[in-house]
Amino acid sequence: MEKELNEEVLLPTDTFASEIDAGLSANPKAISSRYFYDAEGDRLFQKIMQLDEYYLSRAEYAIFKEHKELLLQYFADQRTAFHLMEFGAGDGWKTKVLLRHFIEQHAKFDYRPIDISGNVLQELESSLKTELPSLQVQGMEGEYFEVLNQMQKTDGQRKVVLFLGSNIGNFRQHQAISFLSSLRASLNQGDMVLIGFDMKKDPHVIRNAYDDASGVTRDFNMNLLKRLNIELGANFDLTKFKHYQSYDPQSGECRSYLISLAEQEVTMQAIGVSYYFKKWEPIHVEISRKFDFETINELAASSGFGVVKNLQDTDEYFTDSLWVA
Ligand code: AVJ
Repeated sequence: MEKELNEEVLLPTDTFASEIDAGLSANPKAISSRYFYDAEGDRLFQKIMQLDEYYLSRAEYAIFKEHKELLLQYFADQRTAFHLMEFGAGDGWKTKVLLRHFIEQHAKFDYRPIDISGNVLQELESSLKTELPSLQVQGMEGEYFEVLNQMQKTDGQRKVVLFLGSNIGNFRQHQAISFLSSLRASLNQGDMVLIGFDMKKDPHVIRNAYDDASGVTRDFNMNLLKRLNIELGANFDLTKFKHYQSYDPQSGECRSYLISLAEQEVTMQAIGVSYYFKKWEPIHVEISRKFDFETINELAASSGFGVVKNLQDTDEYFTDSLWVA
């Protein structure tokens, strides 16, 4: 189990080149979606969250506005002090709804945002300093699993872990179960997690969220190739690839591909290797799974959590599922 995790999810940053190499040498070709987030990728994802088509962030924001009181009741059960940890904190737009309310209610907690982008983390910390000066913040830069290992070392105080925005959708079911089981193992009984799930819905609504009219998502995906050009000395010709999005309403798998428009060879100077692309050959770059309650319940049960409460927006587009360890 542990070994599988290491192979599939936990990779130190210095293996960037070798992981890209493995992905482009494989058949079918694939690159992990966590490599989207360089400074430009962070900027483009912020723009995605503003798009009319990208309903996810707004739906979760609405859930927090509506249910912040209830969430605090669960998190600070009998006014217990807690550590509020967040995986993939990003810019904190949605989380600040909760943080502001918790501070107003004089809840006893500190905030520990975790993100793979040091960039984003710094911006979050400095914005919190001005917007919520009394909040205790301790950011951690790293991959989920590095941080999980460190988490065990914290004091015995209650932990509440946020994993929002349907980031869980980037994992396949078995990877999600591995991740959540490791998370469970690093928690004590009674600790809680709140996980954001994007739900199955009209397939057109989902596809449009990942193929917006203004092309921001296309730029976001194509930026991955730009990043390889800059950081690994690759010579991807961006006019010879296009973004393609698919959605399978049965499995709930929404997938992003970069498609080679020509037969071509691309060289990566950092490792001195060339990759051959057939015309129309895809590179799979992201999976953003969509969920139903059955799948959510199965995830919780298989990773050792109990479902406490499911919170939804009025459109029922999104679910924040509260679990107890
Ligand atoms: C940040 C992983 C939740 O999958 O919806 C948005 C990333 N990719 N548009 C998602 C993303 C294309 C997003 N997550």
